[in-house]
Amino acid sequence: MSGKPKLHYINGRGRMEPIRWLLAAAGVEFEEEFIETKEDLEKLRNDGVLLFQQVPMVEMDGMKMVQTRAILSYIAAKYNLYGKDLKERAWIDMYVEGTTDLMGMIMYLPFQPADTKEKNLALIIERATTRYFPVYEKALKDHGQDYLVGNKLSWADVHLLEAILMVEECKPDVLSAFPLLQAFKGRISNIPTIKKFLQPGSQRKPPIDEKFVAVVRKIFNI
Ligand code: IBG
Repeated sequence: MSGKPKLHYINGRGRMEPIRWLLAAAGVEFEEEFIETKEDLEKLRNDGVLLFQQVPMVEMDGMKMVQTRAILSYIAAKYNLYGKDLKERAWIDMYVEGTTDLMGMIMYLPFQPADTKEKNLALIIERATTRYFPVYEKALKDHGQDYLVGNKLSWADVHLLEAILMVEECKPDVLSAFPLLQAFKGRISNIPTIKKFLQPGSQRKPPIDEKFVAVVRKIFNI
């Protein structure tokens, strides 16, 4: 065994992408075993390695971990990206849950019927610019520091950068009214491990396309 975490998921973003981001930000190399068919998923289930018969599943430190949030908080804690005390951890959790809600809206967009897509896209932009981004902009303004929590890189920063880039894929100028978030984006994108992950050829996945939606629907019965 290589000792590297092994990620079991489809070869696309979905629920695994924040895990890829966090490992990459922490500078941890990982391997991926892609689920390409319904049979691949069935095999994992029959092998008894999926606690709730679902993926993402990450083999790490002798565990076969499932549940995205549990996996992420384990990685955050292990690699010192989860604050220095309980209060910082609580802030990181709050910020991460906010970005998770926003990302969730985007993640489900490709699976929605064509006639509701436009409305939902408009809702995503509205929520991003009136509910979520103002919170992060204000946090950065109020404490004047480079990172969201504790003047140090945390899971909250990594997750927010991922969310910003996802929303920009929907509307490229979405940060125009958020100068501190623009600067934040530049800063966090330039952290060497993250910079590497943002370069072509990394394990970062592209936005899901129509062809892939059909494959994913089949595998997971969505
Ligand atoms: N609470 C779990 C988590 O957070 O990890 C949910 C995991 C989950 O729903 N996994 C899906 C699954 O295994 C795959 S992600 N489904 C099979 C089953 O029997 O439940 C599916 C997904 C994609 C993109 I891809 C957007 C949303 C969901």
